[in-house]
Amino acid sequence: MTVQVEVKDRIGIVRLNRPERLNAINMEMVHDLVREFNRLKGEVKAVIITGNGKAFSAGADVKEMLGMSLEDVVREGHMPLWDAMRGFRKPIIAALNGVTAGGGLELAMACDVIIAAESARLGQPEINLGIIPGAGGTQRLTRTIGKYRAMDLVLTGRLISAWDGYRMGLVDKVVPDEALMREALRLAREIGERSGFAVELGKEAVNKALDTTLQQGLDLERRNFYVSLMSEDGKEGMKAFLEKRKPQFKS
Ligand code: CO8
Repeated sequence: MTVQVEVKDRIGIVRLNRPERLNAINMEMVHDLVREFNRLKGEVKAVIITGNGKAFSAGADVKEMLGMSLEDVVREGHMPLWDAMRGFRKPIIAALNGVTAGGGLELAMACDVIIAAESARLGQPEINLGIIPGAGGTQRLTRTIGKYRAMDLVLTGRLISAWDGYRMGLVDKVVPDEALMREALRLAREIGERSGFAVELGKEAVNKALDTTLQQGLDLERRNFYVSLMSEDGKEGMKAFLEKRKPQFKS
């Protein structure tokens, strides 16, 4: 299996599992990930995605990609993965345990939170292969770190340290290597204690900010705020605050 999955206390842990290829993403892994995301959808409060071995992922499988025709890439490419992730309403935490490059960084950027081990290295090295990023490495990256830093990474292909990623706002937190999964689980559990419905609404609203005009984003935020305000969990959360007790969320 190119992906290993376990569920612990309603937290899904997805491990990319082609360590001998630095978890390069081939079509089999795309299909495995799509299947697992669909399966986890109704089961978990949050998902952590990380890599087995010394890499998170070194990107698309270059050997497989080179063998694909234009028609194969367009018809069967990696789109199902991005569609499955876009449709996944629960938060996904990327825990970067090592090299995170090309499609690997694009996979991380399709997640909702990125934390990194100190030894992780990040970048978009596609230019070294004579190609460019194809799944967010010019768009999500630019909206996250700004045009000039994105140009530097996309046009040189150099890999940066986890701390440089942190300084650029690409990484939320850098932790010692041995603490990575502990911190990812701590964060997933902390989110998991909140109202699942409110978490979904908050995730949708924040993601919208990268996707639309300010006014459309504000409109969606307001709609989701009204929905959260009228929800069972919203009422319970506010009541519990006033009664000085812990809320009992339903979702
Ligand atoms: N594809 C296939 N095999 C790979 C890949 C890859 N992306 N990366 C590493 N490997 C293989 C190596 O060929 C090597 O195999 P072997 O042992 O048979 O020689 C094995 O993994 C170990 O790799 P290295 O010996 O190179 O390990 P190092 O620690 O020396 O180097 C690097 C690590 C710097 C990350 C290096 O492996 C490297 O440069 N890899 C290629 C990185 C790259 O160019 N990535 C971009 C790929 S293109 C892409 O991602 C487009 C995305 C399009 C959107 C779709 C996304 C799903």
